Amino acid sequence: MSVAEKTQSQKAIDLENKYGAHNYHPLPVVLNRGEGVYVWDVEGKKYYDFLSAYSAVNQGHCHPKIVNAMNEQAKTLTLTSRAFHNDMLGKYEKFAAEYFNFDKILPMNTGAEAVETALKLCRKWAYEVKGIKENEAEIVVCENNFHGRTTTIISFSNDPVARKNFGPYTDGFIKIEYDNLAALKETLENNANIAGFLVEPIQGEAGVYVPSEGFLSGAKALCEKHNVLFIADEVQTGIARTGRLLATCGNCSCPQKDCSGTPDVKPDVLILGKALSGGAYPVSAVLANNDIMNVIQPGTHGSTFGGNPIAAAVAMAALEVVTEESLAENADRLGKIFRSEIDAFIQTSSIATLVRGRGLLNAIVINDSEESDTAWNICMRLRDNGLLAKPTHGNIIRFAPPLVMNEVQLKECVSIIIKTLKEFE
Ligand code: IF1
Repeated sequence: MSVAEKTQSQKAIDLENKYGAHNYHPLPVVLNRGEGVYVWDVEGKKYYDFLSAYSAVNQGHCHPKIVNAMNEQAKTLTLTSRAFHNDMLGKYEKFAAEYFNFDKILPMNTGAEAVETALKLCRKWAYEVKGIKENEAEIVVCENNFHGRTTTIISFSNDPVARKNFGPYTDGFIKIEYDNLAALKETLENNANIAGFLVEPIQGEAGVYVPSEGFLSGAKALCEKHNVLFIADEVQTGIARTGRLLATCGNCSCPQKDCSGTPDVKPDVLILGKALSGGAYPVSAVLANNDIMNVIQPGTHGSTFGGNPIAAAVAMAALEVVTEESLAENADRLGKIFRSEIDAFIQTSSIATLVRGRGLLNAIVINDSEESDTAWNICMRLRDNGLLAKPTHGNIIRFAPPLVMNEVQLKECVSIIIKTLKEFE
């Protein structure tokens, strides 16, 4: 590779450093093409994508059906705002509401916007339906949560880097330990003003923490008992990522009718984003039944781009791909192979201590401290070996490929991962 070629990446990185805010520390690779499970850098090197843009590209990069839907709509009508109707929104709302088995959907754009929308919906329901005194509603959240980066959301984060110097913070949140039903029970029994419980069915950023069997169903039962809304943030775990259409599932239209995994836990409020569009366009949503969603009246909430015609076309295509290509079953089957093969390696490894996850949302825990840069260094070597992944912490690497991966590709990736880990033994 000539020196001139090598500077292509550096030129792109230099432009970002000079003209862009330094709000990320990306792996030093500059991508310019994506197709299915693969991405290419500006030097033409091909990689397996094992991050999927933080589980937004579940349907694979540049899926033809999704790209075509976006292109066709973009040539016809891109945006009307909600000041007027258009021919796409109602069609999409019906499609999505039936797909996830809810009465209504409130369309937004980013995951954080959808989380904020769910928080507002929960508070408004608390005052106008449950009867909590105005401005006294509390929402229970979990330690080590990640729900986005708005001021309200980081107000209930315990990540010092995400919070520092962004105060004053928004009140009205109570933190409990994740996967601790007793803590939730105690909180609900001793606070009459609890409006909702916001939870990730699997804590992704925290390091792919899968809760104990019974946690989600137990939490839902406690919420029902205390007339508290169970709010599932499935921005990262949804859309077939964990081997079912939703990690909470909930009588959805998933073809996996048996759902041999966690029993159905239908949320009162469902938050979606990321792969709702297959990574082609910012699309997020909040779904709920009428007894909750009908507290939203004209003028109480909105967004210029929320539910725009391109988002509608893209999201319907993205959801059709999930069903047509049986992505939930594929994620379930390949995820079991991934964890089984990595677990076998771990039995005799001194560098990897644990693999955990559901479907194709997995993480490998590295035998070093959270403050170390070992996970980063392993990801740098994975990049050299043709696979892109990123640490969530100094000692945890998330592995989340597009759900369109086949068994041959998965096994090749497992070989690359094991070969790379052995370099650090
Ligand atoms: C970043 C993390 C992942 C999310 C859940 C809401 C949102 C996210 C469960 C907000 C977004 C993204 C954000 C991105 C990196 C990535 C991430 F590392 F930040 F935590 F995936 F784990 N709920 N997660 O995971 O959705 O507003 O971004 O569309 O901010 O660094 P968004």
